[in-house]
Amino acid sequence: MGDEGKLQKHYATFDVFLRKGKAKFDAKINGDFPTTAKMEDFKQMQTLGTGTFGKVVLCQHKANEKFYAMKIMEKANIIRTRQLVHTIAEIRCMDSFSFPFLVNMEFFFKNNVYIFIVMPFVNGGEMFYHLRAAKKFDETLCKFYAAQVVMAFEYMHYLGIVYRDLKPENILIDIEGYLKITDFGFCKRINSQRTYTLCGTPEYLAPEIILSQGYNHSVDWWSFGVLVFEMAAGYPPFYAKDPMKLYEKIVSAKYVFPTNFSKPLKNLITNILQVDRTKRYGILKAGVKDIKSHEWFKSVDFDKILGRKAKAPFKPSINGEEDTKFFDNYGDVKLRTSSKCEYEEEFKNFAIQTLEDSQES
Ligand code: ISQ
Repeated sequence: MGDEGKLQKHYATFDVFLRKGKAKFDAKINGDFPTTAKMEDFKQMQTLGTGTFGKVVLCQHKANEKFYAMKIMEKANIIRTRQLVHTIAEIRCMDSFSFPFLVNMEFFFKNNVYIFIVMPFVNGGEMFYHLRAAKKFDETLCKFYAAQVVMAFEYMHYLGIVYRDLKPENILIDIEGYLKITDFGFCKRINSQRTYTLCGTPEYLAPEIILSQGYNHSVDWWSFGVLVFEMAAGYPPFYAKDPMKLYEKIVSAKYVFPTNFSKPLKNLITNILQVDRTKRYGILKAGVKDIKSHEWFKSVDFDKILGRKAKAPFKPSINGEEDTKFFDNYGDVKLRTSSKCEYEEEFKNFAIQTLEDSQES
């Protein structure tokens, strides 16, 4: 079958895939939210990451002996930083998504002080790490990664979710060299309306966010353009130390292509990094087909990648399931205890309604 025939076939199979995926997601997103494990089930090993949200710790399940990444968030901290709505969205989405390139939640529980989200351990590390080590990715590797992000966004958008936080730090590489997008803290269900919250990472912000215009999944396609540029160049298209200067560059789409970019790549990025949303690829009449059928993706077999049957152009060299060499060691975690259950009401049932009706802060 020729490239065009394969693509047409992919559109048909992916459409079925999306419809089934949405039925599954809708059945789960507002459903019961039981606790599925407890602290004593796990042996904690080392800290993989840390941030304002809390910590991610490598752990091993004592019974099944599998390795997991456990995200530990302090309830008081979530309330203090007004992140309750975002945290509920994150947990609900991670639990309800079912897609090969998105990190999923395996277990969830809470104690008097913290909530615990347990995900499979993706041990190849962040794309960020590998991109800085390699300086830049060749276009074959960029296409392999970009195809996965395109399909993951298509899936989320089909469910009515915008992701809003694409960047190489939020993309993990698994043992087979495939991607897992993580961190759903800014996911929001918007269906057909618009949203206004300023969130995301400065270099990846779409002009409409900076200009406080209402926005929708348009912002994800913009950030996808920024990611493809950064993977192929080794640095993002818009950069300035002073945030105001950075924002000026973004809202005027001022950037320069490195000389190594192929013509099709330049054409694709030009069509995505469009300030004028009536011209931006991804959100025009043909939707994501404008991107998938673009010349740059010509030799890419989306179905084969979706089925994880394509050989990854790059595989991280890992020694066994528990190898953490691609993660910095942040030392041991010290957890606080309390005799009283803190913020019990707020964290009771993780109602997503709060999410859809809420004014985010
Ligand atoms: C490793 N594996 C799965 C999820 C993760 C999230 C954050 C940091 C590391 C991770």
